[in-house]
Amino acid sequence: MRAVDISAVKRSRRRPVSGRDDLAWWREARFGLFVHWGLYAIPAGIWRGKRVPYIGEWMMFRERIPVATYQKFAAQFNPRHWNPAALVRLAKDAGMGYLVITAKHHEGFAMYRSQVSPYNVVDATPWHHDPMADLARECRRQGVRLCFYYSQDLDWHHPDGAWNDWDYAQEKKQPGRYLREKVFPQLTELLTQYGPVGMIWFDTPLTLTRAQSAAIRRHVKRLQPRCLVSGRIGHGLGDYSLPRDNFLPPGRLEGDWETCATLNHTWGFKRHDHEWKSAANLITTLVDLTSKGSNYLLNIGPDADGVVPAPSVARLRAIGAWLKLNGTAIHGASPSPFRYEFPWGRITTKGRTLYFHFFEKPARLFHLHGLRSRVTAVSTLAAPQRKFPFRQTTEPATGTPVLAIDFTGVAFSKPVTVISVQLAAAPEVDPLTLQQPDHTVTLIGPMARVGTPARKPAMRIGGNGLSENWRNTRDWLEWRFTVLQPGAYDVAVVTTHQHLEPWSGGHTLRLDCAGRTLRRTTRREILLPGLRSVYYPQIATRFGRLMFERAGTYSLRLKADRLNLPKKNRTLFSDGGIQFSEIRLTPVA
Ligand code: FHN
Repeated sequence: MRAVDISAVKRSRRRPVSGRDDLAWWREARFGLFVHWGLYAIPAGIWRGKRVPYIGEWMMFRERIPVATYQKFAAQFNPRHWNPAALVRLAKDAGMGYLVITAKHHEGFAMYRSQVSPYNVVDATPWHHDPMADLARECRRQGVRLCFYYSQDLDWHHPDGAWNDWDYAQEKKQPGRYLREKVFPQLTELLTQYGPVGMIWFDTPLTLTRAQSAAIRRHVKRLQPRCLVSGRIGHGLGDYSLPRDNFLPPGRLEGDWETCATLNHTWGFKRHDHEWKSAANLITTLVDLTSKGSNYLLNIGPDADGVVPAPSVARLRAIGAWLKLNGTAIHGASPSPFRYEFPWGRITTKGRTLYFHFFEKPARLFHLHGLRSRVTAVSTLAAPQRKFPFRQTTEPATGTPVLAIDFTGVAFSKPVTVISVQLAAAPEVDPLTLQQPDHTVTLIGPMARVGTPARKPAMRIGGNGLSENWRNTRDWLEWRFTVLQPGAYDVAVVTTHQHLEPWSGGHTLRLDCAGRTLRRTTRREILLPGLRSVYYPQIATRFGRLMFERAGTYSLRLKADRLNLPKKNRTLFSDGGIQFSEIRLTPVA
């Protein structure tokens, strides 16, 4: 099978249509629980005695299991340990404000009472029970928003659903009939049987037309006007956007976003996936995403008995414990006023307060470049009465504002310590990329200007913050940035790829800056460590050296001189072009 990333999606361009802000609760929550639970929990990642390497809920498709065989799993579905109160409590204690559960995944099985198809958890299983009714009750009682995942496009059970071509001939399929017979009536059930629904989390828009997606959206809004529609309704019609699964953008993204992510490497339960992300990794990721304007939807996959794997529970509790102390800096927080990451951690904002999230203990005298607003007080979030001395100055050569905070005696604890910085007014920052106090300069895609001699560039920086359609030698990326310390700098260009897709490398790029031209062919020279590299390896190519004779503002242009595009370049969601992530300048030691 082609290795494709089926989670890519076009950025939502919707603006609120009324004065009413339906996203307010979702922005306040910032953190939600994703639950993948369906018949796939029974095979649990093992097919014909073999452990499958891919995500568990895709077994029916990947093994081409006939409907007649697959649907027999329903007769085994009888979860003895289903505990909806505990599940909702788990989300709540983890500091999550909403819960999104698979009402119907691509396998086509309805995990709720459906009159539309007998292929549902009440009629087709010995359990004869509707878990969504339990969750609706518990979510109401415990104050968590209930949301339903619904696979509107892929359905491997319905003869007209997308992507089952081993049971049903492709040419005979009538997608319109699948929508009429299954999708619309099942959405009606979900939106009328369980009270207010926070959102329908549509997924994998692959074959539906814009008109079909728009009709689905209208249907939801007609039944529950305040119910949100996820970005993966497709065609940019969602109420907010979703980058790819497990994707961490290189910098702040514009608009409303949500990143969904796994705790190990599967969504649906797999007995043998024991590669759990650490609690520290997850807390840092929550902070990272909040600082970039994205919600975090973190997944659990209960087993066929309804048991949430113990490592998942432990991790959610650890995040909850951290949020209990630091939640103010996350819930309802806005992204960082700076568009780029910091080597030391991240920033989130609330009104006139900036929250500095330190991933490491900083130097006793900590410096931040580029904050123009006046600071009135600095303290830890945990002990606001204890204030720290600070000073604001201006760096003479470039006019860069510098904030220095004296952290003498502060105990920084892992994984993240939060410091609150009070401002006299709303945060205002230098809009250019600035050299950091550790002397590095990182130029990210979202801060580049795309240039071209043509009327319009073909390349763009996509909603994910990476370059898209970079498949010509005409367009370029250009940055302006401020160097505070003159000297020689090593340059590395970082490109990436979804870890299941091939990397597009071997392109000769030309970099012009400070009167020099550097030309190199992108190679897999250095794999940068860090959270982002797990699913999107950050592949750095050394480009040589630049010399900055004096402090000041410089511009840098990056362009392709010769491309190495694969013959069969387009997979489903990759255009085969350069996926540019960032440029790193590091002073020569
Ligand atoms: O194909 C699905 C996958 O099984 C899972 O549900 C994820 C969650 O975001 N969405 C699709 C792939 O992106």
